[in-house]
Amino acid sequence: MIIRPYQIIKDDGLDKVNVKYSKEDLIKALFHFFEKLSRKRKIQLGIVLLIAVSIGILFANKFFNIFAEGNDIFNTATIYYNEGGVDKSAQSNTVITELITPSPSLPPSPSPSPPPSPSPSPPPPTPSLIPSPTTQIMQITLTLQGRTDYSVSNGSLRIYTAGTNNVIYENNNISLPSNGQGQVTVSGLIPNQFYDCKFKAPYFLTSLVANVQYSNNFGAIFGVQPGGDLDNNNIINSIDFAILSNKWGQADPISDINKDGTVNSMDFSILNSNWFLQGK
Ligand SMILES: [Ca+2]
Ligand SMILES: [Ca+2]
Repeated sequence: MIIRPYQIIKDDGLDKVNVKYSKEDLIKALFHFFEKLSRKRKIQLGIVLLIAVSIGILFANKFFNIFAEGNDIFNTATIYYNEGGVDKSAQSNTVITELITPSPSLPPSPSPSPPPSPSPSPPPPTPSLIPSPTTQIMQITLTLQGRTDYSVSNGSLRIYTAGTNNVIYENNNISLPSNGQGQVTVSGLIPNQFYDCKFKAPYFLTSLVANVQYSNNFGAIFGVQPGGDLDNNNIINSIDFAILSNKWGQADPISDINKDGTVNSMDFSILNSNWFLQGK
């Protein structure tokens, strides 16, 4: 077979000519070349070509990763997964047809915690022994300013919880003999507790005995009751003086403070000594 060039590129007129052949002529020449080969040469050439193609494929696969699963040389993407999903650094500007779904991580198995041991229950409260109020005889002792006869009628006794205004016992009808010592039956008080005791004889100021412990020998010594509170408002002032003045020189049971039978200077002296004094 003779193939003629379709174009002479350069002819220097000597012994060298550069020409171009058409593609069709080159293909024809190639087929002609194969036809001229013997059967043995064709087999040898086929083997050589097969080996060359195989080496080429292996080479391309190694350096370009052409046939790697999940990759396309014309549409590549590098996907990185971490535990939370696709990494932000993933290069993905192409269409990914298959993504490897990260296998869910197993939730941490809860470590068995020992059951709380029951706390020992507090022991039942022991009943406190609260003494009950009892009734006792209270001994009262007092004197009256300016008098030698300390007898009292309709005296007032009030017993308070110590340090408070909480009245525990009250009696406004107490009588005492001439020595000023008497006994009163009181109730509602708790043994061994402390109380404040106030006593007021009529027309005298109130006396206080504080922090008296209630017991079998319960009693209060009120001392001298200041005289001159003729209107019984527990303070000695001009009102009392006016009452006394109105009875001046008379035998008045109220204004005759010292009970000498007459409202006189002795009574005024007692009232004046307690001027503006207030009962407790
Ligand atoms: Ca008064
Ligand atoms: Ca008098």
